[in-house]
Amino acid sequence: MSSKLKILERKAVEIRKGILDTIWCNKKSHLGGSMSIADIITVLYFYKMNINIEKLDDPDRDRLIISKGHSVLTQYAALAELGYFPRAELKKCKTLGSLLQGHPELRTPGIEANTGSLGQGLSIGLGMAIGGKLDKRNYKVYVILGDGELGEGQIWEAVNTANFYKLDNLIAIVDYNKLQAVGFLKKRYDLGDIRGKFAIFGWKTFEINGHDMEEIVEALDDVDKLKGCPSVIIANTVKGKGVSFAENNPSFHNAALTKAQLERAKNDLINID
Ligand SMILES: Cc1ncc(C[n+]2csc(CCOP(=O)(O)OP(=O)(O)O)c2C)c(N)n1
Repeated sequence: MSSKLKILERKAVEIRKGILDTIWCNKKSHLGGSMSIADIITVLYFYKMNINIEKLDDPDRDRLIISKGHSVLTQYAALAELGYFPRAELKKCKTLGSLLQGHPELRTPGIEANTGSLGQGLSIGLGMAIGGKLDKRNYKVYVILGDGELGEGQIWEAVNTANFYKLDNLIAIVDYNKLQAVGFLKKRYDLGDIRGKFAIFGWKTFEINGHDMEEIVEALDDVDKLKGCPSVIIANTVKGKGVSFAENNPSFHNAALTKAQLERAKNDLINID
């Protein structure tokens, strides 16, 4: 494995540790869906995205929207690692007056959209992508969607509109962990062929292992070469990835971890190191 990929893998472990820093014992937290996007967010922030920490409102910066806003803990961990705010803020997450709350808010440095009500992030990203075209700027807009979230009708309006406007600066990434809040998609609401659905709407589609750094890097690089249509990356992931007892376990969508579980989770990550 190249040193670039090894560095990204190490960074992803740090991001997962950062997620655990935001979690209080015996207080509900969205552990599962945050862990499943840790590798994707790592590659976006530490390899792919053009960001400018010295000028947060740089009009040319790439934008990242976590449309499945309950998984913002991963973005907080990455933003802290990059220096958008002190790492100590992570430990104050979800406390009264804290900069970091349970869902993304614009007042947090580095956050580009208020999300949390599922289904809206792609429409917000669509607006930003149209704005980029009108202003003749080269920035990209990345939107992370949940597979359960894809049941929201508004998403498909945005999918259709992005094709109409040929928005090659809009990239959706579906966190395809096959779980939603209370169980497996197959049993709760099966969307069937997600990739095929995007393709029929005119999107260029990719499917990858969302925990394989090389595949994530390659897909994001391939997207850059495309002109004239939006792209979607279907990332096959494991909800809870990295925390043994939470992996693929619907109980850890939004669970209150005991002290022992939190310790075990931290230990799992030390062992990855
Ligand atoms: C409009 C709306 N309805 C319901 C919810 C409650 N909710 C929060 S997370 C979630 C499940 C989302 O599933 P998925 O998109 O697959 O996320 P993941 O499993 O990756 O965490 C639901 C229904 C919400 N946040 N917004």
